[in-house]
Amino acid sequence: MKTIRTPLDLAINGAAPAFAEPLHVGRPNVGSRDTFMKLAGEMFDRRWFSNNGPLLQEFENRVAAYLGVKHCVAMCNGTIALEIAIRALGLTGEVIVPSYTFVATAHALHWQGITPVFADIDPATHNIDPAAVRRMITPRTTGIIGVHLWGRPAPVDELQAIANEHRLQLMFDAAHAFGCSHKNSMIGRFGRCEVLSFHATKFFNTFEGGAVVTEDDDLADAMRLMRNFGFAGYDNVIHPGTNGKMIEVCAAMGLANLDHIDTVIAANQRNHNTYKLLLDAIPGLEVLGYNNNEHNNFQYVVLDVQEACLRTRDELLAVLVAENVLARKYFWPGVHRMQPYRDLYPHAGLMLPETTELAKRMIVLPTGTTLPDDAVETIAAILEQAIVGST
Ligand code: T4K
Repeated sequence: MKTIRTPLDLAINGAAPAFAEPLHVGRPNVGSRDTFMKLAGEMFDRRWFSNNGPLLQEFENRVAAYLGVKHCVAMCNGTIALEIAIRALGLTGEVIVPSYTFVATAHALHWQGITPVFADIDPATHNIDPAAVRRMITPRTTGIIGVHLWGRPAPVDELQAIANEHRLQLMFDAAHAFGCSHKNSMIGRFGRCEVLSFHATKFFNTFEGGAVVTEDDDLADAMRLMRNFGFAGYDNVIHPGTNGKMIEVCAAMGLANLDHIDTVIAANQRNHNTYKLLLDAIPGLEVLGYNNNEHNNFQYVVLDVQEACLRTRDELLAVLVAENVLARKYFWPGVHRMQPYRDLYPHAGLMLPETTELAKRMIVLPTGTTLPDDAVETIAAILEQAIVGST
């Protein structure tokens, strides 16, 4: 194990940090470089780089089979996939979303002239609170976007009941939840549709990429049109559309990574177990758990720095960064406190006490296949030294 120094030691002595190279949250996992190179080589031979190519079609079929869902419509990224899903569902007016999420969930609405209305979360799950959703419904509400934050399922049944009762559309931002399940059904099969992200920082990536998955034939057809400018064949545009296509080289990366998805999840799970064992033993710290009766991807190691901790979240973050552990404050300070929402709805925070509180406490720690041996133990020792060693 490496020597642990405080930021003060580092400042005074100019000592080297615990890790020579920065450890990033979201360092990309690469399944098989060889498979990727082979598929990319075949792509060059074919001279078919985009527009519904064979790699894209194979990737969509494999993702749909993996999730047990009828349609996978792959896109250039998760944000465009959200925008296209929102448009295909015909959402307008106001749509209820959590504020404790990545900003793309809200931007995908605002970008299309729809008002994101922020509902508070359940502090136990970090997911949108159905009671809060009910409070935010107005005559202008047309839909709800649940987010499966950290890959832990949103309250799917309760949200569906609210949607049915008020005749609202329900879709999910499942950007964190590829490979996760709820009630033994893979996430991807809930609501009218679910949106995945395959960004480089996700445990499973296509460099950039995303998809909408759905059981609904008509919705899938509409989204396939929309992602390709509305073309229904040469010279025949039958719908407004955009360019949301996933390109072949991204599909190749997806195929190369799909073969190794279980290895990546196993590495994430090992890291998560070790972090949880070591950090939960430190007073005032708790690593968020996952339901072991379900499939999880364990891609986010979320550390709750509680009030009882002798150091604040920001103090611990400074200690970690000084040691080259580039942990993150996801999703601080809450989307409602980012622009344009901060100016548009300056009082939104009044309805979001749990979001405000939680966003102050969380740190996301590095994980994945690229972590050096013993890195988790070293990170835990850094935190222990900063908290217990300081008493
Ligand atoms: N909905 C939700 C709930 C989401 O979390 C996201 C994306 C979306 C929707 C939208 O999906 P996409 O349109 O992105 O497909 C990162 C990701 O860019 C973003 O995809 C992700 N969520 C979000 C949670 O994290 P930032 O602003 O933290 O990215 P950045 O550039 O700071 O990178 C994060 C860390 O990863 C850094 O420490 C560097 C490291 N990194 C990054 C890249 C790109 C690498 O080591 N290698 C790389 O290639 O948003």
